[in-house]
Amino acid sequence: MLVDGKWTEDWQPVQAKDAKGGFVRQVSSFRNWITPDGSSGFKAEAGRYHLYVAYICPWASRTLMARKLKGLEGVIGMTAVDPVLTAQGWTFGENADPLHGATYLHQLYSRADAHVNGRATVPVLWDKATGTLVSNESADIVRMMNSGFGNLASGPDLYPAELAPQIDALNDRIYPGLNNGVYRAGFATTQVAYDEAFALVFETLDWLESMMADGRKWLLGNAFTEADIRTFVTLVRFDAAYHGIFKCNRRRLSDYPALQAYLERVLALPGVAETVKISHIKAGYYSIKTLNPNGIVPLGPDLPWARDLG
Ligand SMILES: N[C@@H](CCC(=O)N[C@@H](CS)C(=O)NCC(=O)O)C(=O)O
Repeated sequence: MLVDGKWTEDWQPVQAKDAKGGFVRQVSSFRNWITPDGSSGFKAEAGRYHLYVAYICPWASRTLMARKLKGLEGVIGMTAVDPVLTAQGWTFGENADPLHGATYLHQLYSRADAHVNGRATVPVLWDKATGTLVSNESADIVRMMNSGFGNLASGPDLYPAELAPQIDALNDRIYPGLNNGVYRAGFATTQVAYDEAFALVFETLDWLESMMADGRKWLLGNAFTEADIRTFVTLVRFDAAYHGIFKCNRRRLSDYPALQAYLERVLALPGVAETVKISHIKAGYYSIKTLNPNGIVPLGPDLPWARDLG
């Protein structure tokens, strides 16, 4: 936790709770925007921006997927932090930060703002030209990658104007029910908060299963959109992590045939498999000491679709 630019408290998964003991996610603090013409102050330029991610993190993985699908790998550099959370949060481990030689991710936050407060989260989109943090909000970063890089980007439009209302409606349900829902189950500090989060997670999975069971390819039919990215990053972690460490164990994802098939379809898209590292996902979630004091990482489950993933 950063207070006035200094790391002051050991890392804890939950630092804010609601009245019922439910986990409250911090609001992102850096919300600048990259545009093709630079009118926002951040011009799209090849080699200017760098993305910091953790392969364990679903929010960071959204941005990794968008970077792949929009053909931006040669335009935006990328560094992954170590999967294991330490007392000082994310560390660069053996692969020191290539831009500044930082040891901890929080050092980038205080470099960008000497008086910064709050948690040092991934993803981080860094601007090498001005030496600052452009954004630490994955939803914004995905949209910037989709439309902020002009001709430098390629691939499908992940947020087409004609589908925007439908995508927004899906996002509004998938975020609380699934993406953040699993965290609210896992990080609940009271039974009632856990029970509520658990019920919502499975209600949301049941709804998605019935939607995909009509044979559609993607959530909105033939168009692959950011709503698919948001859904996939949670589904791909479900059996390996959330079913166990977050106690989301009414059913496994593999008990949902349409969702399991959908997961494998997304995974087969060019480049997507490279954004998924099951070993990091397991090592990372099972390193959260308040949930797993001895740090033992389970050997199972056997996930046939994940055998070739890192
Ligand atoms: N709103 C952020 C959330 C990012 C987030 O919570 N990332 C987690 C990893 S999954 C993190 O870095 N947590 C470290 C912490 O909370 O101290 C986004 O979507 O970009």
